Amino acid sequence: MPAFHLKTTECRVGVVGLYNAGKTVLLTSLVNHLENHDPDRFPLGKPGTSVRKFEPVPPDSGWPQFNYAGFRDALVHSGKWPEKTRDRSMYACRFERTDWTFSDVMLKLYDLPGERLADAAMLGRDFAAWSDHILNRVQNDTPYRTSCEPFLAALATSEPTEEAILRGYKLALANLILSFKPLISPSTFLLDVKGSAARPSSPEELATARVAGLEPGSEFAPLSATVRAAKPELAALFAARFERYKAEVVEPFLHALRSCHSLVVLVDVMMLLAGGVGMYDDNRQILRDLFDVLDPGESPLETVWRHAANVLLPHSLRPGGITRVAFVAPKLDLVHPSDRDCTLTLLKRMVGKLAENRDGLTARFFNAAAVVSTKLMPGGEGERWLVGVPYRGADGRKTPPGAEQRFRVSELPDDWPADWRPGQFAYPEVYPTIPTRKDCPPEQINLAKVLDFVVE
Ligand SMILES: Nc1nc2c(ncn2[C@@H]2O[C@H](COP(=O)(O)OP(=O)(O)OP(=O)(O)O)[C@@H](O)[C@H]2O)c(=O)[nH]1
Ligand SMILES: [Mg+2]
Repeated sequence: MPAFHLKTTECRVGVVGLYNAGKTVLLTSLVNHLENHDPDRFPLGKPGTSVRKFEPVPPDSGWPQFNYAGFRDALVHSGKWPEKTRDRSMYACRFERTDWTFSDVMLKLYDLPGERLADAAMLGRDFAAWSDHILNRVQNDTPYRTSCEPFLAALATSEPTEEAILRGYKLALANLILSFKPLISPSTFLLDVKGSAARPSSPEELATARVAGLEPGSEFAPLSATVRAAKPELAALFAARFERYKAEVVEPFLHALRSCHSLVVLVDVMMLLAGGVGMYDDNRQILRDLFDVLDPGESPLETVWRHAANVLLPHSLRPGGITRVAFVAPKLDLVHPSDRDCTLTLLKRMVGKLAENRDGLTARFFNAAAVVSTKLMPGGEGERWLVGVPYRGADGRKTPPGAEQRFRVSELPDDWPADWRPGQFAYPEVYPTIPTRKDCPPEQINLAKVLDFVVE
């Protein structure tokens, strides 16, 4: 039935999560399903709803384009997952849904490198407040204190110098990386502004090769109140570098996320189980810091204003403010089907309070797979066998795609253990399975439900 659309509803959706959580793959699959919509394979809204008149739109000014065509092409023709994200980007499109009578949709999706989330605590803090925030964490967290020993020693000397403090902090960050701790700030130590990522090597080599700031000569490290008082010139120098870093690296993406209406928060439950309790703790802390600065939710008065603005204002002026958050446990195909419900329980136990504690925020929990790339092995239930094309050989190194093989995955626990070490659980990565036909999007699980929830 042809529809007469009186208005456009603009939905800005930020997708966040640690590095390697599955953000870019999720966005690629989502756009592919919208572009080639099939109501049976991607059921949206009321039964039979279809997407019409899909058209990509250029990104907002100042935003690099999300490389959807390149990622989709790499998946289909080279059997490769999208490359690691090195810079923030945005994908915008416009479409109609047959279950929306009066409005079409302008959907804006934001992607960013997961490393950057660790810098969220810089927003709204000056250098002294950020230093206290980081040092407070170091004092109260034993694994952090252990990794940060070289840095704490440099701060404690009677005449701390810029070189000694920076070297100590960079050694500490290197130790944290090697202990699978993702809370690395400034995040350019892991992924610099040109997109070059830290490679595995010794703490000393990492500390020499990597930069804690915008570039060599603009590095900074947190300083204790005692050192700030004893060395005011050094504190002023680091504070100026910190402010520049915040303005160039942190504010652009956090302001964009703040202007979103919804967030998709990916929590890679299997990566956290495989990475050990330190990775779990850091992911929780990073999300807590992020929620503090984004401040999702709204007051009853803001709800009234938002509804009025949606009716009265043109879509480009629709006020921002995050009122919906979809927490998603991704890569569901890497878990044995008999354990898939556990991913939801684990997700809720880990991040449920983040949402509960916010007024005027609607949150929902999903488990999903953006590109289903495994199959069940008949008869393999008890032993948790899956079938797929392994991404790594027995030595842990990446191998070229070969034949399908069976492999075992760990049983998912009913709840997070009190403690666990890296490698105690294993969910091997696989090559993507995707139809070669260009207009046939990948098989997915629950992605349409996530989209339905965040687009309103
Ligand atoms: N089996 C399976 N693997 C997935 C799926 N989604 C992501 N992956 C795996 O997760 C890896 C990382 O996915 P990305 O989407 O690049 O992760 P990201 O969150 O964008 O990571 P950064 O760009 O580093 O922030 C991929 O290379 C795949 O190995 C999925 O739906 N199924
Ligand atoms: Mg990415």
